[in-house]
Amino acid sequence: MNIIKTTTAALLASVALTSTGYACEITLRSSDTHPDGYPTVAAVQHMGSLLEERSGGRLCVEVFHSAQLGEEKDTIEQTQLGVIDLNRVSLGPFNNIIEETKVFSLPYIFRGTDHMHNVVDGAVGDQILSEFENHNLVGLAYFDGGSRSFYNSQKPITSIDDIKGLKFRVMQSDVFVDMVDALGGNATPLPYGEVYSSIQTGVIDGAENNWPSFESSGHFEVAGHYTLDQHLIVPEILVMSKASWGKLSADDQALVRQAAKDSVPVMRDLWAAREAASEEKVRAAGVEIIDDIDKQPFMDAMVPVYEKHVTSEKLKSLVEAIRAVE
Ligand code: GTR
Repeated sequence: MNIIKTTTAALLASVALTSTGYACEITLRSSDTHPDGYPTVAAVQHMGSLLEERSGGRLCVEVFHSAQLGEEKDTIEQTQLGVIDLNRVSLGPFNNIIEETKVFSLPYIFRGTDHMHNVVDGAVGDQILSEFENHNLVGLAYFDGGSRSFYNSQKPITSIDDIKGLKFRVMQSDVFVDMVDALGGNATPLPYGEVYSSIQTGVIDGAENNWPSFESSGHFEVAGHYTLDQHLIVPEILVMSKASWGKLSADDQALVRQAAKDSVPVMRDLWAAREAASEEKVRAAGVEIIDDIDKQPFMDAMVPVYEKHVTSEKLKSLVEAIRAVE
């Protein structure tokens, strides 16, 4: 009796009905740190509906948003191990794992969003995607992450000198620690989920991020000065666990790859809309926005960061290739 009960419960748990009314044969669990409704979450959900439709309801994606599966660094490890199937993360936390990803995390490497799109959509983008294969992952698609700028609770940053002595949280990557050090600040690598309370309690003075994250995380409530120095444009990435990938047929792998690719233009539209909406919300909340900062001293200060991190011939030629893209 007990055995029958357990088996029935297990069966019920494994049969999830899709929006088309079919039972999913395979449900890929996907992680995201952002809340429901955020462009990255919506893009992976969109990819899921394409996959469901194209596989006749056999292949599904379930997005666990709001860091339900953990902070990015931990979910990356779990994806490498095959515990999580899909993961949408910034490229930043990959820097210490996959050296080549550093080139997309270098301050001011991209001249703007169009340049970044042209790079990730081209040969350099493909080359970096293929590097994930050596690390138990499959790189599927790049998403937008806007440009990142500094915010803090203490004072308006109107020139590079104002950064001196301020404590900033950065993503867990040595490139970002050295970036803040080079600007005269103090860097503290912390998981995203710890930033709000760390600013609130004064453990750190601020952090750096794009408009949508600054807004959706609520950081603007505790850090009232935002300076648009736009030091980083870090693309985001959707990766799949190589272990989960290996369980799919070649045809299903092709479906996954294509659905991920097709979610990119949708994501870019969602991103542009959300950037504008977040900016409006933050400005309306009364946050002081410094948008006429001279970026040249920030750029000049980055020379030692490039010298320290772009040492191998491989990275040097990647940087050159990025710069050569229109
Ligand atoms: C966001 C990004 C997240 C995460 C976060 C952070 O802009 O979308 O994936 O990396 O920044 O600062 O940790």
